[in-house]
Amino acid sequence: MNKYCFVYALLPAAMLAAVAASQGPDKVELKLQLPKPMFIGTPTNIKSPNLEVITGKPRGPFYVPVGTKLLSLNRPVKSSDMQPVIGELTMVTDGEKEGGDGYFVELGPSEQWVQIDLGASYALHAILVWHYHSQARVYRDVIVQVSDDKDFLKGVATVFNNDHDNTAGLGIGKDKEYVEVAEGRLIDSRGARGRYVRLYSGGNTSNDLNHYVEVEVYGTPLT
Ligand SMILES: [Ca+2]
Ligand SMILES: [Ca+2]
Repeated sequence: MNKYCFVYALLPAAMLAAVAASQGPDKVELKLQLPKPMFIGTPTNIKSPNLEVITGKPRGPFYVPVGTKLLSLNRPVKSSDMQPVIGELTMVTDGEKEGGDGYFVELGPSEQWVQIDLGASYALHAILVWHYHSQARVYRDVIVQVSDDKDFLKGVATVFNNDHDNTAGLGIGKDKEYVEVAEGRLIDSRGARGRYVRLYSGGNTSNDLNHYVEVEVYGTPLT
């Protein structure tokens, strides 16, 4: 059982109900600045065994605790591939989210990760990920973890995992694969605590490489 599950197992039922509520008096809608779409329509030609049902509808509002702020802008990024094929690791947190050439970093093949150092530990309420959105594609084995350990050896909370067959060896994930779009993927990190956010992927439906346009991490200071 990871730390994340452990914390929730300890919460009384009344608090769990509060956590489950999408909004409440202490919550506000998370305001996002989204890039413009690079393609229109719903892709139907992508085949993948763990793909979610594609609705083509925009994401609804997402509610976070009052005081939630963007923590990741211009924060340092490291990676399993410190010499990207295209682009720079700084592009992951530079605030630029356009989909075209010149806006993404390209990492090597197979499973790779990027890791953002938030500079201090926070309660994290939302993590937004844009791998690549100028073409409809699905990234494989997407796993997102939070920890206070920069090496992710202890105290690791997994907040997203769509590796349904454990390719990455980090455990079987229950989340679904999804098609990359301009609004990015919003991961509900449910208050998971940590200074570091690590994001894994293992290639995509167009090629074996790994890309990031931007990652945004939103949270509140620990009290
Ligand atoms: Ca960027
Ligand atoms: Ca897999």
